[in-house]
Amino acid sequence: MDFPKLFLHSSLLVLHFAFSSSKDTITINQTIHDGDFLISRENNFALGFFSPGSSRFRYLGIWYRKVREQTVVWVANRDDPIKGSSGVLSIDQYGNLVLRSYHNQKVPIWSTNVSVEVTDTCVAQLLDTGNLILVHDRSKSNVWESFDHPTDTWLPGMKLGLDRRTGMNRFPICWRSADDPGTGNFSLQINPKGSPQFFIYWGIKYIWRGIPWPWKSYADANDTFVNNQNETYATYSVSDASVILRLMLDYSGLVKKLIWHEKDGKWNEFRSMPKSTCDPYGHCGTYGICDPDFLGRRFECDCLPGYEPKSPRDWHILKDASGGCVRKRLESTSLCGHGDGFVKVANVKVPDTSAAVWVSTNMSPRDCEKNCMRNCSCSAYASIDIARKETGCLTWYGKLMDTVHNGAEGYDIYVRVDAVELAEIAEKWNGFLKRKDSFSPANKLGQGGFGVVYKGKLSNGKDVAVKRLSKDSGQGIDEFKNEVLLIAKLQHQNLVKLIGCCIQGEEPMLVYEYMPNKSLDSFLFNETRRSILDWRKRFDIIVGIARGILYIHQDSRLKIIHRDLKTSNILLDEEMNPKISDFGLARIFKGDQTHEMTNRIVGTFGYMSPEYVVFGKFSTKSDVFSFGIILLEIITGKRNNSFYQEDFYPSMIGKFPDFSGKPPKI
Ligand SMILES: *[C@@H]1O[C@H](CO)[C@@H](O)[C@H](O)[C@H]1NC(C)=O
Ligand SMILES: *[C@@H]1O[C@H](CO)[C@@H](O)[C@H](O)[C@H]1NC(C)=O
Ligand SMILES: *[C@@H]1O[C@H](CO)[C@@H](O)[C@H](O)[C@H]1NC(C)=O
Ligand SMILES: *[C@@H]1O[C@H](CO)[C@@H](O)[C@H](O)[C@H]1NC(C)=O
Ligand SMILES: *[C@@H]1O[C@H](CO)[C@@H](O)[C@H](O)[C@H]1NC(C)=O
Ligand SMILES: *[C@@H]1O[C@H](CO)[C@@H](O)[C@H](O)[C@H]1NC(C)=O
Ligand SMILES: *[C@@H]1O[C@H](CO)[C@@H](O)[C@H](O)[C@H]1NC(C)=O
Ligand SMILES: *[C@@H]1O[C@H](CO)[C@@H](O)[C@H](O)[C@H]1NC(C)=O
Ligand SMILES: CC(=O)N[C@H]1CO[C@H](CO)[C@@H](O)[C@@H]1O
Repeated sequence: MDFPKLFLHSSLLVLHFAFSSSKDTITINQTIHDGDFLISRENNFALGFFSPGSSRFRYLGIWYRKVREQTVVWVANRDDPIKGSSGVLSIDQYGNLVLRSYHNQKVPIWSTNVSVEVTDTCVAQLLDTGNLILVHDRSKSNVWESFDHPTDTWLPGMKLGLDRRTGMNRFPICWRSADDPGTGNFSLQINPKGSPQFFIYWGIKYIWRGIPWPWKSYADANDTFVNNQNETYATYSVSDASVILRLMLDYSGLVKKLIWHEKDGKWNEFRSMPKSTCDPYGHCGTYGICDPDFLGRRFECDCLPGYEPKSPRDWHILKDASGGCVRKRLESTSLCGHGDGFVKVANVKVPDTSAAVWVSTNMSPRDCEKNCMRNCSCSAYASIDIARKETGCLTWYGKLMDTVHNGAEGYDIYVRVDAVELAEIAEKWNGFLKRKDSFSPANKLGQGGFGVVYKGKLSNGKDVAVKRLSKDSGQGIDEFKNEVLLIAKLQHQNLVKLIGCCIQGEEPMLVYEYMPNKSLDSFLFNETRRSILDWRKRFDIIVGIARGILYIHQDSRLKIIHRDLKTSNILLDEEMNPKISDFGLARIFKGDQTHEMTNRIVGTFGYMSPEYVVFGKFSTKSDVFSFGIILLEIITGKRNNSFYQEDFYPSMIGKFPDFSGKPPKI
């Protein structure tokens, strides 16, 4: 031990002892050494010195006390690591929190650096929220808090954003690596322009855009968005205090929402962004629209209605859409006031709202449209319900950027198009509907719960499956509407995609993407076709179905119970990817609802859980039961009804049928 360190240790011995019982505050003339801690009152957080990962350096930070895996949420000296255990935190004579090293007492490593009146003493306290605050003894007002200086973590109760009165902008910046909390290149910031949005920045360039507020809502957190002349900020809270939840920006530039699972002893990640092909900001350029579920098509990018690729060569051959789209018929008469109108683009992440105007007073969709129509530079509008209370109007002026198909998380926008485009779109649909009398038995694909499914062709040559509600199924209309409302909101690569519908008239129809390889049962239980499904394919199909179910149960904005999962409702696309279909019996559950009772037991025997058949009780678990049966059928290649109770398990586990390839490790 070198001399100065030894000297200091002995001179501070008394104070050192004072810390042996944990406390949450330090006052003037007290110190925290490497090895000492402040512990918040309810034991939620600790403040002290730590070394991240395999680093040898020491940092002053705050971490969870109740989380076994050390998880640091704030770092004081992120860019000024301390060598060895020489760090000391204290409150100096000016009332500031100061971090010094024994080796260089003169120049602080880090300081709260606020001007405090010399006559006042300050106390620093670590709160149970994870906030370290510096408080005036006399006025009891906060002069500094760590929540105003985030590292990479956004904790419940912490405000992110801009305070225009002080000029303070609070935002997390990622670590450099798992071993280095130094200032990284990614940050998560609110862009207050237009209608405020979150962006992930790489340096000063944005690489991902969140959904604009104020209509955004998380399923289980309590969000607040404030945007007025003084402040633009977002904050969230957790209603159940026992839930340990955090949002953080990791060093690879992903925003992660994590929840601590004590039982598993790990953080479970339940949302992470960006993740899809379409997430990089402006992936399809100006006036482009991106479809993350582009399987089976050539390219994820398309142009919004009324626009075409600026450089068709880049677009079609190089698959590079960054040049974006331009208006069709640019040279023709001016768009505005010459029979132009709007075309709906459903379920999208709305375009960048930096150049948009949001009016939150009650404005009807009709007025919103008028509002956009009368200003020639208005390129699109959206009429948005906020929590089913009020309807706001969002209007865009100029370029439309970063529009993405977004399924259940999406909103409908209306894009301004010229008269020619309007006429063309109307014709496309009329053409299709005119042909509706020519349903031929030769084109019949199958029989769904409430109608017959036919193969059809759109005027653009695309194959579709048309489900036609049969007239004699008296009850069908409700189920049919249910299906339309539900599936229009859902979008996932393992759910069959709805292209259009027609509910008017006496013969409602649903138009789906066409699945050339029909349903899973047509492979599983056919002596000749079953050999196509080797173990690898079977495994991929199982995973795909599981993903689809997870999406409807948990990952989409709605919680949906399918209630009729079976192999004949699993369709296969050209690459044998499974897609769940037939939502005629599905039910939407409210946020915290776990089960429901019904007197009308519908579904398919053999796939229905006993408590559903006997008591009419269903929940996500009943779908999981059906999934279990599907799993058994996929693995054994036998139908549900060929099992007998006595040899049920042996026949499932003991004898694998002879498929080609080895069973993959699961
Ligand atoms: C802090 O220490 C200085 C120097 O030892 C002493 O003059 C001062 O009174 C102390 N302040 C408090 C509040 O204990
Ligand atoms: C403290 O703040 C002042 C002015 O705000 C600045 O000039 C100074 O460099 C800061 N000192 C430290 C140690 O951050
Ligand atoms: C941040 O970006 C700069 C410039 O491209 C690069 O040199 C540096 O390595 C990056 N830092 C990290 C931690 O990735
Ligand atoms: C903005 O701040 C001023 C001065 O602090 C205050 O009078 C005013 O009410 C604030 N406005 C809002 C919308 O909070
Ligand atoms: C949201 O937070 C407010 C204030 O903290 C609380 O009153 C309300 O119950 C919370 N709502 C939910 C759904 O947690
Ligand atoms: C159209 O809206 C833009 C943006 O709000 C505005 O600058 C412009 O003055 C408006 N034009 C007319 C004719 O109202
Ligand atoms: C089995 O599949 C073959 C080839 O697709 C088909 O010709 C045959 O009719 C199918 N058998 C049954 C029983 O469906
Ligand atoms: C097995 O499923 C079929 C439909 O796929 C159903 O008709 C049959 O009743 C089921 N068998 C049993 C034993 O539940
Ligand atoms: C296994 C199988 O039948 N695959 C077919 C699925 O559909 C595509 C497109 O029609 C065919 O090319 C595959 O052979």
